[in-house]
Amino acid sequence: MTTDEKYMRRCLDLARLGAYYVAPNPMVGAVLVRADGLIIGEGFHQHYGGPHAEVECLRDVEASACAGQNTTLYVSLEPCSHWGKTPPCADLIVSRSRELGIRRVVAGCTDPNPQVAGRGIEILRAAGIEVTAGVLEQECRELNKRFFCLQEKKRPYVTLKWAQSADGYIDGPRTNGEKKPVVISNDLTKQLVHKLRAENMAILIGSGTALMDNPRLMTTHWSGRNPIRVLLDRRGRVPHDYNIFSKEAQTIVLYEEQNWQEAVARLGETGIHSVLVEGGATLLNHILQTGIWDEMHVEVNPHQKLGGGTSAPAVSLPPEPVAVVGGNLLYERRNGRFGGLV
Ligand code: AOF
Ligand code: ZN
Repeated sequence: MTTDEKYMRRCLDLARLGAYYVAPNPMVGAVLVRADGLIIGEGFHQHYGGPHAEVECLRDVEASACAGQNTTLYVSLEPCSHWGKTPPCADLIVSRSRELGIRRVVAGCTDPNPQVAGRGIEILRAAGIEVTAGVLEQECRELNKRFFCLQEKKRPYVTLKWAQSADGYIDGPRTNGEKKPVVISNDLTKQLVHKLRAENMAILIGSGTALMDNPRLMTTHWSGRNPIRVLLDRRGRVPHDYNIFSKEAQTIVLYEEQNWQEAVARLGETGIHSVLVEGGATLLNHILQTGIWDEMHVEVNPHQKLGGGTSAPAVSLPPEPVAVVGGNLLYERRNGRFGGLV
């Protein structure tokens, strides 16, 4: 590990402290380091609309700590150059560079936001600050895969998720008019599902699932906010007293969009950077056919045989799960292959 990588790792650790609260902004961390290697300031973007990581970091520095010293500012994302909810960070760094001895800025990756896109680095260089970009670039982009997806593809990062029985059903036959789907998950995997909900800005289901299961789609077993609930309901079938319209979270209904391409484009325009699709089978199959998705999380209860009901999407699972949690097998697929996700 190089010295630059060491401090960038610290930025990444700090950035993660903003998880669940900064969306649709990226998670960003920053540290100011003296020539002798001492970190004299740290900060991270803590919540959407709040100060950026660099602002928090420079605020953290005591003037006496950098008197007469050369310092380097590490930040996991290129400092911004635009007036958003806060003033440009690149300008702030330049204006305080003399006082804080900032000779060099190391950025993990460039900001794909078209309002920034390299301009932050240009401002710093024009002011005579040396800039190194692309340290631990992959990790920095990975951390903000959802933010990058929206900025670069103009659509949210799509995660598909379902649980199935050993014989391949996501729900049993509801011959007795049961109101709730059969339980496949356990207490531990339920918690992981809620973590996934907290990591996504929106959670989406089709009207069939809303009518059949009447879910609330809240994040009760993990910290963070309730995601925005999105209902695909072309025929306007779901009554407004259903749980998906409860007061605890925002709900968006897509009535007009005819297919998944149109639905994701609309969510992108709304500024939603990530969506977790929780069913049902018809919708999941349609999305799989379009190929417009990024991640798949499948949970299998190896002891449960339902003998009929709603078939799970036909995806062939690898011999090895990524984890066994409470006896259930977890599979995760991304970038065209199964394996452990970060
Ligand atoms: C940084 N440092 O910590 C973050 C940055 O609406 P605003 O003012 O919060 O600006 C949001 C945009 O700023 C966001 O889309 C991304 O381009 C950048 N985020 N930039 O220099 C930070 N969170
Ligand atoms: Zn900024």
